[in-house]
Amino acid sequence: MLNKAIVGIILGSDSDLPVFAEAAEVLEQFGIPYDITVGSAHRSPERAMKYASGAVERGIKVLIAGAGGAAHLAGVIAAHTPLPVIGLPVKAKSLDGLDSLLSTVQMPPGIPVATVGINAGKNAGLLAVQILATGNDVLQEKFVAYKTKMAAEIESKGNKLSELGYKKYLEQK
Ligand code: RP5
Repeated sequence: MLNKAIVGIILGSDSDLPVFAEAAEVLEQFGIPYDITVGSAHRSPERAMKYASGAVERGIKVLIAGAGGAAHLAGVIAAHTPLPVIGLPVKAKSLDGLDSLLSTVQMPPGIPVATVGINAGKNAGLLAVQILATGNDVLQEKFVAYKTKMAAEIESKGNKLSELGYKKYLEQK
């Protein structure tokens, strides 16, 4: 990575990577430099703690953290940094990811984790962009353009569905 990272991404296991890759992809689309690594709240607590406590010094502005199952990583990261932490719960092997969601979102008052949906890597990336855009007009413009494009796509789909009716629409899909 040429530019200095301003978003830090930490995932509980490399098996979580496909979900976190979606967040990284969004950051790349918006030209935001990031770093990405693995560190577990349970298997490598020291590493996770060091990653979080050194983030400000490294120039990181926002963190994206998450895991699956007993997903305590985002909370542990939030405990060790003043930076905003976006929690990304990953659907692991049981309970359809509800375990991960609740472990990530139900933080005690005083230590918030801004939790996105289960496996919602894209939204984690977008939320990081939005947080950074509050202090960056160029990024804000890019984000507004992103939303405008999204709305235009829905408009065109809506018009097409109204014109064709659902049967023809589905045939053409
Ligand atoms: C969690 O346990 C990880 O975040 C992952 O979602 C899950 C399984 O990890 P692996 O056994 O695949 O490394 O801590």
